[in-house]
Amino acid sequence: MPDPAIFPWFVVITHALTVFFMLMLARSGIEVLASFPKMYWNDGCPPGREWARFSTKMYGADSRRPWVSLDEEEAWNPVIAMPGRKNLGLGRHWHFMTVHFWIATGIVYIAMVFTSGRWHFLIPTEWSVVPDAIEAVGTYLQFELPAKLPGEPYNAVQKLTYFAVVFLLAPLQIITGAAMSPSVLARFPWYGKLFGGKQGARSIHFIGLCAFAGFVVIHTAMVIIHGLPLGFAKIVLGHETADRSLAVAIGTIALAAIVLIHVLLTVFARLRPRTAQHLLGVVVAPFEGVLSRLFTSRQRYTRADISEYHRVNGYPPVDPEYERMAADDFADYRLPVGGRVANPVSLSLAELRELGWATQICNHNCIQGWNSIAEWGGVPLERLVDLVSPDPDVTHVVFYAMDDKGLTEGEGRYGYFYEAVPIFLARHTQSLLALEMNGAPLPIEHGAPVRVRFETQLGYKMVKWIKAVEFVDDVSTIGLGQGGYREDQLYYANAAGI
Ligand SMILES: Nc1nc2c(c(=O)[nH]1)N[C@H]1C(S)=C(S)[C@@H](COP(=O)(O)O)O[C@H]1N2
Ligand SMILES: [Mo]
Repeated sequence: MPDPAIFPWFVVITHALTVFFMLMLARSGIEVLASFPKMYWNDGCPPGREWARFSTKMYGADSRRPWVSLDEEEAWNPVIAMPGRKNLGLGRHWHFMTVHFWIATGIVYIAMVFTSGRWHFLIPTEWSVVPDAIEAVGTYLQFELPAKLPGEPYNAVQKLTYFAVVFLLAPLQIITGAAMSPSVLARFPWYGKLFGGKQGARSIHFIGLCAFAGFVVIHTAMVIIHGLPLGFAKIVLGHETADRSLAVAIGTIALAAIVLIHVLLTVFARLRPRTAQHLLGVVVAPFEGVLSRLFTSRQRYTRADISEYHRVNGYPPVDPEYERMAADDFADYRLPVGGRVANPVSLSLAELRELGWATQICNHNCIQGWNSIAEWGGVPLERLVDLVSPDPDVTHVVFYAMDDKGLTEGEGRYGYFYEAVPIFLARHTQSLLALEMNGAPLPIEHGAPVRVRFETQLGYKMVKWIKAVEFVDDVSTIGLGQGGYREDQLYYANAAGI
């Protein structure tokens, strides 16, 4: 058994890093929550059936006024959200970058806990710890301090709590986090079902955040009750008998530094969003890219799984040419497919159908957090790729849309919607040019006459109202050069697998 009076250096360092990372995970997680501040237990997220709603805006499935899911986003203050005020793209970047370091810190900590023998202090090996913990709570309620377990640094309720936080709560956050990734859900549909679907995972993940917050509040209060200088001596200088005023000074400076770094990073992300998107992308993009490349969709939902309501994102095109085509059931619509290909084509809807037909019942994951299951019918994208025969140097397929965001959205946005995806995605199973939804021609709001489906990706890659398809070897000259409209204007990541 290690000396209970000593807090080894690895505890001191990983504890400090964890304070910084957890604060970042919480703030960036709150940013993500702001973009869809509603909690559901059921996939499909039927409007009005949320179990929690952190928003005064109400939208009904049968609302007379058209609305899209981006209208549900809230602008929360940068003090609580990282980086705050409708910055979902960057919030996710911070969250996913931090989670790498948080997990790495956790792995080092746990490895050291086991090799140092300190696991004896954390992992209960006798059931008696439970009644002892209840008794300790009773002692606290009498405003007295319970005795430590013999030969150990903590009392029974402390030991149980630390055990639960390290070995239950932290892993729960990791496994429910993974259960929200569209690539993971598409490749292993059973995994999402473990949590009652994506919304179950999202709800548990949120409750996990609340549990962490509750732990931090009580833990801090307990440190104060037990004596702040003593607590600082242990967690800053590593020993009960260390110089307490020195420990308090260093600990206070460390806490102030953590707050200051948060402030600076927030200001940086708000003033230089493009730089933040690129720098964070260095860590996040390779990881997302590997997931997107390796995981292909194996979804086989049944008709009974189809959601009763499917949210819309993006207002339909408003130009007269689109409205004229729609009035005519898109009889003279043609889809030009070109760029760096041997055989450019321009296809009518009938000609598209002749290339081949597939249907699939799949789960749609919007980056904001909602999901919906629907049946899509259309042409496997691979057939189109084979038909046009792209040059060997092609890296991306670009889908251009007919909605001009300056007209449909305003809010300072401009230009036609478009998204580029890596060419390998076009050949994945269940990559589809969809002409039908739930057995009927695509409704206007879901992308008529043609939209694309990449079932391992987030919704923003699945361009609706497609005007043209282009095979390219470089996306930097298209739009603002970030690989898609939402990457250009909302700083979303370029890979959309998580
Ligand atoms: N042309 C176009 N396609 C688009 C969008 C858009 O705004 N314009 N929004 C994207 C986003 S963010 C999502 S989540 C899905 C929503 O698809 P749905 O409206 O069929 O649910 O469409 C994607 N395709
Ligand atoms: Mo979305």
